Amino acid sequence: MSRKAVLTIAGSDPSGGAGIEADTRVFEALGLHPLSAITVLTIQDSSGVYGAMPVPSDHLHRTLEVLFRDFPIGGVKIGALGGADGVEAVAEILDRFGPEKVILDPVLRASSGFRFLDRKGTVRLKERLLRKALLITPNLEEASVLTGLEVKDLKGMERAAEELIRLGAQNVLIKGGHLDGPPVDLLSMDGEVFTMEGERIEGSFHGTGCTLSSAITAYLARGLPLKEAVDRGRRFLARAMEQAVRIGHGRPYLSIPREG
Ligand code: PXL
Repeated sequence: MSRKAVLTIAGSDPSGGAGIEADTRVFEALGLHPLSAITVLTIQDSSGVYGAMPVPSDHLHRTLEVLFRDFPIGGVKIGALGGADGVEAVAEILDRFGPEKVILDPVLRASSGFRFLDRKGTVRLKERLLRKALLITPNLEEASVLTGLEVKDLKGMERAAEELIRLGAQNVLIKGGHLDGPPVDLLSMDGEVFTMEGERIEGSFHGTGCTLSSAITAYLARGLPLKEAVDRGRRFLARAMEQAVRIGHGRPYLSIPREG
C-alpha cells in the first residue's frame, strides 16, 4: 500500500471552514496524505476573522525543512502567509527543494475583510513566489492588487492575467465568483486563454478559495494535466457549495464531497 503526500502551507481556521482545516479535508477526500505547515493562527467563526498571530518564520521554515526531507511531496498548495518573513521562508524552501507542482492562492484578505498580508508581504510575494508557482489563483480583488489594474469584468480579468504573466507567473486562474452576473473564471495557460463558465450558486460561503486551490493541487498530484485538474477542481468546489450546511450562526460551511 502506498499513498501520495501533498502539502498545504496556509493559515489555520479553528472554525473548520477555510485554510489548513479545509485543505487537509480536501486532500484526504481525494485519497492523499495531508501534510500541513501552519503560517498563521487565526481567531474566527462563521461570521468573520477577529485576529491573527503569524507563526514565527524560523519555526515555519524548520517545519517545512523537516517535511521536505522526509516525504516525497506530490503537490504543494500555498494559502495565507501572514507576513513578508513567512513569504521568504517558503520561497527559500521552494528554491532548495524545487517541488514541481506548486499552486499559489495569493490570499490577501478574508472575504469578511480581515487583512492577511500587508504591503511589504504582498511585494515580497510578487518578487519571490509568483514565478515559482505552476498556477496562481487570485480572485478579482487579488488580481487587482497584484497588477494595479481595475478588475471588474472579463476584459479586466484578461488584462490582469496578461500582466501577471508579464510579471513572471507561469499560468493564471482568475476566479470570477465576485463578478456581477455569471461567475466566469479565466484561465491563462501556455499562451492560451480559456473562459470557464459556472452556475451561480446563491449564498456567501466560507472557504471556497481554499477548497478550490487544494482540490486543484490534489488532482495535479494524482497526475492530471493542469487544465483537467482545474476543471475537476471547479466541479469539486461546485458540489461542496451545493451541499453547504449552516452550522454556526453566520455563513454556511462547505460540505467536502466524499469521492473525487
Ligand atoms: O479564504 C481566505 C482564507 C484563507 N486562509 C485562512 C482563512 C481565510 C478566510 O477566512 O481564514 C486561514
